[in-house]
Amino acid sequence: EKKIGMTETWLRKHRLIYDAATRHPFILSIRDATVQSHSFKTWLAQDYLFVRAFVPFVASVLIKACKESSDESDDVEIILGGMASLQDEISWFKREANKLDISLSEVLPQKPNQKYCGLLESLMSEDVEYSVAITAFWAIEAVYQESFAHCIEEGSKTPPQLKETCARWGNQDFGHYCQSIKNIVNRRLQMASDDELKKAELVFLSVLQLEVEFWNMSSGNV
Ligand code: HMH
Repeated sequence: EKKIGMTETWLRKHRLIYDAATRHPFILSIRDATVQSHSFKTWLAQDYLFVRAFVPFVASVLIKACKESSDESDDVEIILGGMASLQDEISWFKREANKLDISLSEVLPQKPNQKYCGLLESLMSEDVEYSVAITAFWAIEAVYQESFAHCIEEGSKTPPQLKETCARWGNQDFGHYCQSIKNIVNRRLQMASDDELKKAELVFLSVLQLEVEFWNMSSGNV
């Protein structure tokens, strides 16, 4: 018998905002090849800054996992694997930026990006429970996975030069990785207090809201 996880319950309960985050007009414009080049460049430059801020956040989740994980769980390895791929991801952002003539050192974070990085920073505190931080981590990765997978599935018209970008987060391996994090979240939430559950749900909703605002920034409708 497989008990249904809290993440499934939340995905059902908060379907509208989840769909807003994973089927955003910016993503749909990539999928139907109407995306404007300045929108894509804005996304790329802002996301580079986001990923740089994401590194210490993931490190903080890793530390919480090390302190809390039991021997039989592989939380630490899964999160460590995610951290390791961020190095390649940062190099990839630099290469892409170069191709598109974007000078990353001159890019400043826009308001929605600052807000999102502010949330990451607040979650790095030692006072934030592992269950809450790993929930945020899962939501952050899952939104990108679902969004970009939609751009490379059958019937999508994503321009060839954007396929590599979409495949970074839309590929199967990244999908499995997100599934592993989701399993960790469900396991941790099963043993969480009501107070932790409430906090985790709120953080899940905050991430979805901030993802929508992040995409809005890329489309230029801030
Ligand atoms: C805004 N959300 C944002 N950027 C990302 N790179 C991810 C999620 C996935 O890591």
